[in-house]
Formats: sequence, C-alpha cells, structure tokens
Amino acid sequence: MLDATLSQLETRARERIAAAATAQDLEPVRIEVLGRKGALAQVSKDLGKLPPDERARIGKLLNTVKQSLEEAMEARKSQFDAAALAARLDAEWLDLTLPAPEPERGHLHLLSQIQAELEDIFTSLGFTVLDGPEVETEYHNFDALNIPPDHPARDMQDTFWLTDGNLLRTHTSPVQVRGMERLGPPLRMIAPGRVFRNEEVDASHEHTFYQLEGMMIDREVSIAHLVYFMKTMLSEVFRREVTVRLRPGYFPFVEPGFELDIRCLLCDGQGCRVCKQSGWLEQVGCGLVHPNVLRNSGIDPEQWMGWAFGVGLTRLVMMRHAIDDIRYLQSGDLRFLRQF
Ligand code: FA5
Repeated sequence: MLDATLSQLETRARERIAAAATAQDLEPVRIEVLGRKGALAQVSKDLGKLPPDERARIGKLLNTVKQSLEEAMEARKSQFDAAALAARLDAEWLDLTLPAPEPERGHLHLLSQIQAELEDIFTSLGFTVLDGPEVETEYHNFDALNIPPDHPARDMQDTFWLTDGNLLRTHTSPVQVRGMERLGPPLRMIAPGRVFRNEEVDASHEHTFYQLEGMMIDREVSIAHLVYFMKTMLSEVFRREVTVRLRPGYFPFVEPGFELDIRCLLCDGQGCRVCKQSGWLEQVGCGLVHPNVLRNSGIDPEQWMGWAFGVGLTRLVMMRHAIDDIRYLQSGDLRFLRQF
C-alpha cells in the first residue's frame, strides 16, 4: 500500500515542481514533501509498522523517491537561476568595445574665437602678433601717441589711474609705440588685447573691452594698402565680401585719420534699425601714422611711413553674432555662452 502512496506522492510532487513559476514556488513543495514533517517523513514513520523485508524494500523505494525528487527540485531551481542570470545580464549589458562617453565639451569664448581667427589671418599675411602691458605708462598710452597732457583727446579716453602715475591702458595703440621701439622698421604687427575706460556702462559700452591694433611701417605704404587689409580682415570676420568706405576721422596719432565703415550687412545698405537708416556701420579707426609718432618711436619719418588701425573686437563679436547688449559677453552666464 505504501508503494501506491509513494508513487502518488512522487507524481504529484513532480507536477508541482514542473508547474512552479518561480524559485519561491518550490519552497512549499520542499517543506510539504521533503521537509522534516513532510509527506515522505510520514511514510518513513509508517515503515516501522511493516514486516522487516517489506520495510527494507519500501525503505529503499522511499530513498529513491526522495533522492529523485531532490534532484528534480535542484534541476528546476537551476533553471530559475539561469533565467534570472540571463535577465540580469540582459538588463546590465555593457559593450566594452564601445568608445567611452565623451566628456561634455566647452568652447572658446566668442572673443577668443574672433581673436584667434584674426591672428591667423594676419600672421598668414606676414604680421607679427605682439602683446603689451595692461598697466601702461602715461607716456606710451598718450604722449608718445601725440596726445600731450593738455590735449582734449585725453577726455575722450578717461581711464583708471594708479597711484604710481601709471594707468590702465585705454586702447591697444601704445603697443604700436612699443613695437616700433623694440623691432624698428620695416614692421608688420598686430596687437590684440584688453583695454579699459572710465565709461558709463550701457548696452554698447563696457569699462573693460577688447581691441585689436594693427600697424605696417615700410618705405612706401599707402591708404590703398590699408583698405586692402581692412577689407580682407572684415570679409574674413563676417565670412562674406564686404564693401567699405572711408570718412575723415580724428585721432591725434594718425594724419590723415579715418573712420572706416562697412555697408550694413543686415539691409545691404538700404537702411535699417541696426545701421540707424544710414546703410553703413562704423567699424575701424585708422589712418597714416603721424610723423611725430614715428619720431617718438625712434623712426625717421623722412625714410619710413606707415598705416595703423584699431578695431573694437567686442563690437565685432556683437555684429557677427547679432548680440544686442555688450554686457552679456562678460557676464559669465553660461546659458548665454552655450548658445553659440
Ligand atoms: C581708438 O581706441 C584708437 N586707438 C583706434 C585707432 C588705432 C585709430 C589706430 C587710428 C589708428 P576709439 O576710441 O574710437 O579709437 O575706439 C576704437 C573702437 O573700440 C571703437 O570703434 C569701438 O568699437 C571700441 N570701443 C570704444 N569704446 C568702447 C566701449 N566703451 N565698449 C566697447 N567697445 C568700445
């Protein structure tokens, strides 16, 4: 009779093992069938009531059933483990042959970009890039540039004075003088850099901004050269052909002096809000180097002549990117800078 019980127990247990959907479902089967108080343990107790040879036979059968059920449980459990591992590997799949994710990339500030481009253009045209001090002597910033102490042009470039009599340079023009003093003629130089003015800050004026100075000294230079270099520079900056015109402009260190305008890029000269209906945009101060400036820098104006220009890099950036307030550029606000 116990044969039938065992056989039934085994069949039923095998069905339950097969039907289990998870490893947890196997646990009640283990407790109820194989556990200390389970069905097989009960059969084991009943063995005592059997005659000895019957007891031995059923005892053997009981062990076989027990072992085979344990194996079936173990096999089913490994299936679940394998499925769980496969699912985890699927979820955590990692291709080690893929390139690593790139770090977030920044970019140069708009001012640095335009400065680097202009340095490239001018060096390709044979110009040297010079640097000068931001804390300048009064002599280099003014006197050597033909602006003596009582000259009204000093009022146009009010600045920050240091207690030792030096000042924060108001323009990059003093680097002209330093370049001529150091290198002598012939000379082709540019000098980009930061300048300062004691200025009311508004949408188009900063107290700290950037300029680029340029100068060429040779035996025979003309305004035609100047116009050629200015056109080349501005066409590169705006990435298209530009039309320029010269108007008389006053700077004590050039004679004659000019304001160089470009035809408005937005309305193509028709007149719009940006060019204040004039069709032209003021871009560069320039002219032929004043003989006094050559003389002050140790160059004989009878032998040599030159042209010079100064352009507001900050304003060029604003034109190029249609930025309508200069204050954004040095605000340090990354939301602004990331747009470009
Ligand atoms: C000068 O500074 C002369 N040194 C330029 C020059 C050099 C003329 C060589 C002739 C020969 P100006 O003060 O106009 O000139 O300034 C030149 C440019 O700097 C202006 O056209 C403008 O673009 C820019 N600029 C002047 N003031 C400010 C300011 N407060 N904020 C931003 N840009 C300014």
